[in-house]
Amino acid sequence: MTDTIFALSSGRPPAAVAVIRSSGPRAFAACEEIAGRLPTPRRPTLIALRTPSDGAVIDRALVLRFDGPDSATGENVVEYQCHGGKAVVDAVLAALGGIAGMRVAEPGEFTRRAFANGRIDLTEAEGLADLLEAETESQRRAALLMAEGGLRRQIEQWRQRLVELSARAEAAIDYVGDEDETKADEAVLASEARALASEFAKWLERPRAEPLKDGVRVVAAGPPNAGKSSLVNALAQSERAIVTDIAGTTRDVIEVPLAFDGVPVLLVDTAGLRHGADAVESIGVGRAEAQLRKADVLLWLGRPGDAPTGGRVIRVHAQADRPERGDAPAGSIGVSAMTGEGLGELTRRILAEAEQILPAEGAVALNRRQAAEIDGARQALDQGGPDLVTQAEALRLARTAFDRLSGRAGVEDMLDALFGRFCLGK
Ligand SMILES: Nc1nc2c(ncn2[C@@H]2O[C@H](COP(=O)(O)OP(=O)(O)O)[C@@H](O)[C@H]2O)c(=O)[nH]1
Ligand SMILES: [Mg+2]
Repeated sequence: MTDTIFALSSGRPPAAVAVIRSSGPRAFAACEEIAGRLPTPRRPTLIALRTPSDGAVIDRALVLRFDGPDSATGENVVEYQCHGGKAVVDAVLAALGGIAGMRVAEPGEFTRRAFANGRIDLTEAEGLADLLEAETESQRRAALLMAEGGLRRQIEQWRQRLVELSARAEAAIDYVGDEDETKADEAVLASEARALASEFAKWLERPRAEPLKDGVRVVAAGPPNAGKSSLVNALAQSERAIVTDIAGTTRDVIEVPLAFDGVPVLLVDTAGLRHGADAVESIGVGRAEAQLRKADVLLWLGRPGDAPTGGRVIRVHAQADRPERGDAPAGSIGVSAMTGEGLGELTRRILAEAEQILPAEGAVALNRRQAAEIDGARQALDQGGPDLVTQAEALRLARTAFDRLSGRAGVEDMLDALFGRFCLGK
């Protein structure tokens, strides 16, 4: 029989109220032992909780009963809302732990049971994990959308179409008709599979979840002494990077998490790009080059003609206050870390680029795992095949990718990692 689990689901005591949850086959029996009775389902009831051994009152708690499968976990659930003092919480937990068949839940175990019992799919569990970690409004909105089935509904719709196409492919394989009919079936199926693949491709082009979670990666790069560290400090409004007139001062990558107008940005300072540096600085230059490739937005402080091509590059004419620097060339923003000139314009440009990278409000944003599965399905369908048998196989492969996407199959290895992100009691 499944264990019955329990845990403190609210914050660490002392607090005004503590929420203790229990879930599993013995949840109701345990409630009868410590509360003396079971409340009516879904009706909060004030009941005295007692130590089962001697009947001494521990606290008076609001007790809530949810009958499986219509509960958060899909099992029988009892929730105790008691006073949030440390001794109260400890005593209730000890009383529950003393009942046979009850044990303390592992972090994320309630949610894991919800997933195992089909109450939520894997994408909703991922959304929940993100929701608990969300720090900005935009992160919260995107996570809630995912947690409430924003992607699940789309996956179910796609999966249904795949199943339907598969069924038609199988039927056409079994049907012994003339060759023309088979050719016609092949052509229709192939074109519908391609249409589905291009729908997946459109989804894959949409802004992704990672820049929203980790911040849009804005990397300052260019030759030594261009003013990269000064610019990063000016944008961050704090002295995060060391600034000197000695070329090669910045040797490592410095990451500064910021929010511009509520938009999460990870500002990255790098070592100046040059050859012939000493061993340590060379490592820094290597890291800087790696950052160029990882950048969502690149602030290029070198000569405009030397700017890396491809990607989103903002050309910055730094140290614009110095007379010998002259005017900013066309297409570059003149900026001075010293006087603050141009910083407002630069920030606006960064925000405009970030907007292109971040998911729009209300749009479902795929994370790396989800995108990889959808891309797998897309490739399978795109490659299709010359005949009905290979088409049926491609459809089957696409369906397997969707089963991994929603967590129906083949994801055991990632479950521990995902549910480990949850706190105890969730
Ligand atoms: N006048 C002026 N000097 C600057 C400005 N930005 C940087 N500098 C100076 O240029 C030198 C190199 O700056 P730093 O930020 O370390 O450049 P990095 O090597 O690209 O990181 C330092 O002496 C800074 O004081 C600026 O906007 N105006
Ligand atoms: Mg520097």
